Amino acid sequence: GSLPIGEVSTEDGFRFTCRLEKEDIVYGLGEANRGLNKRGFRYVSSCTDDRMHTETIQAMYAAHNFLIVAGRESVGLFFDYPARMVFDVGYTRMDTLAVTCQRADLDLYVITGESPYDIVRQFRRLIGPSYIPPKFAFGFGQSRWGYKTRADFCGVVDGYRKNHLPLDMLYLDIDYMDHYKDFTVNGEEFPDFPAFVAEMKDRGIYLVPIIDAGVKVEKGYNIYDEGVEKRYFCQRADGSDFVAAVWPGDTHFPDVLNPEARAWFGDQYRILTDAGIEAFWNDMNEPSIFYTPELTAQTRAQLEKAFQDGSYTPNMPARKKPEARGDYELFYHRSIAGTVRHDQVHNLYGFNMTRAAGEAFERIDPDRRFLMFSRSSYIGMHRYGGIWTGDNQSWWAHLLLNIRMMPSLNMCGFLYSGADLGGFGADTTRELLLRWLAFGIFTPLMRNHSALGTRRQEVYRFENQDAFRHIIELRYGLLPYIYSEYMKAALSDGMYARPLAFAYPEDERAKRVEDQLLIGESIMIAPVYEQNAVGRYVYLPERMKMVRFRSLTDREETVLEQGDHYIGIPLEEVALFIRPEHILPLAEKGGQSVEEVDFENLLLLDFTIEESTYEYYTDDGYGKDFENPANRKVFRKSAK
Ligand code: MIG
Repeated sequence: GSLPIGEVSTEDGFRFTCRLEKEDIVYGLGEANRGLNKRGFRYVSSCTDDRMHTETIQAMYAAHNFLIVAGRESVGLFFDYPARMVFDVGYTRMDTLAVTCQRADLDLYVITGESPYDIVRQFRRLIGPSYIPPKFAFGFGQSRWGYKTRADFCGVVDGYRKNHLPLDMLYLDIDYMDHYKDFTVNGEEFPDFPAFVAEMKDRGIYLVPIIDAGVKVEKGYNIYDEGVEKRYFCQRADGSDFVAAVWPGDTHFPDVLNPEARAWFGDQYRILTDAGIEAFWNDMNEPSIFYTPELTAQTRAQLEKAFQDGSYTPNMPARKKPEARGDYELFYHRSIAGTVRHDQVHNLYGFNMTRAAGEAFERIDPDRRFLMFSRSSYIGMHRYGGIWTGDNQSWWAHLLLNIRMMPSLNMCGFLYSGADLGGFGADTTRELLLRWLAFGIFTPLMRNHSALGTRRQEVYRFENQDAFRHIIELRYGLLPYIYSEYMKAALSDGMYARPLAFAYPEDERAKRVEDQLLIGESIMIAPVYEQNAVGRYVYLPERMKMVRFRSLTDREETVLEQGDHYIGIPLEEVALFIRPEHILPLAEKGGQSVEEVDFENLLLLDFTIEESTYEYYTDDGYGKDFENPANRKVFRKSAK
């Protein structure tokens, strides 16, 4: 039938089409490849563990089926459909948006509004409020796949503390566990884990352990035994527990779509919270599958045949992704809607794993905030946690992708988000890391993470520590503002990182800018994302005051007119732009951890022509008394 926008057909599966006018911009899709304007490519919602984010990939770890067609009028579209969905955004025909999926069994929400930002707010009201992490989660975190021994972890903290580089979080990747068993720790390295957690906390460091989706198949491992006994794992059609090989070898997947199993899995987090842990990241929850026993048998047969008849190619099934191999058709959930085959609800798995944790935290301590973020997600998961954008590479292109993705994630409610700064795969460089950090200081989740086997990229490994110190200290100086803006966005269904177009809807130039962002209400940023650049062109939609930071205290202010400017931004500096009649509060003393930052005595940078005001939000950072009027006050600056 006909909608305010487009056509729906249910003849052969589901198909929505609408015409795209030449000037229309298509926003949305959250965690997706390519530009901020999604036009000109094809994107697939099918949560996938693909660690090579080249420009051609269509499916990433998340499924965020919300888009906005913005033109003379703007319309928002949310396709609430839990399985594979294809968004052809002017790919087959440049003037057509086509959204298709296999079963015409979904809810389509059509949201009209006066502007794209108005539509975002309405959508966000519909899907519920965004997750709010504890304050320490706005500090800087160091991570690396490969830290294993107690000495590895202590060495990293020493590296930071000795060099006076601020740090709040240290991530535990899979090697902290006993044989990759969820909710266990390697007892040889950590004979007294709670003592280790406490010792780190004394040094101002929160440990953030990883939790993987698959539970190791091993008799005597209580979580395995209990899950099998209570039938809490996903099962095959014949009722046997489904086996998927992941890091621990054979695993079972907790059936997080079954409320009882979800509560049970969530309760396991208590093992670590009892040890003093307050922060987690959930991984491999697409769910990622290396192989299944079924498919290896089939694969072997296919390979043998291919060798015999000479049709072998390196693209044989063994190398394909779980979706292509059919793994997701092999197991079932017992959801509230009855028994359902995994492939039909595939995109809800990571969401419900993180929801399991979020719901458990409410039981563990309803008055406290926990840090939680996930790799896989679906719209709605933003109520329980944030996300990181998975395995990027140490490529300049991925710094730009990070910049462009931030506002799209915000549109979908994922405010607490960020990418692996410096790049996960491949070898980083000092220059790339510095430039990436200079952008990363503005992302709520600020984490340096890298893969096993790549060049070490803790910041103290590179020459001239001062440069890194200045950038990270600037983050800590900006924390009162970053936290205030985050909280205001979360509490009002707003966006923390916005495209310029959302603030300057009448400005045709601003609408096309994809490499500058508004961070909160007061500032615009224009990160450098090219090797050997000594500056860049910046478009100013209005007169602004540029503040160039050589360090938190060594600043230079210049008022710039509306229009295009070439701005010199040397490698070790950060520039930002204060909007007219706006204030940027700064904690000028910074701190080595969030705890040390003074959120009360602030220096107010401003660009006042007549009068600037700023509504400052602050709270204790750990409780949930968000609506307390004492959390808000107004700063005012007048030219007179
Ligand atoms: O198959 O735990 O995206 O951040 O370091 C790789 C090891 C599994 C993927 C995550 C990455 C993490 C890595 N994990």
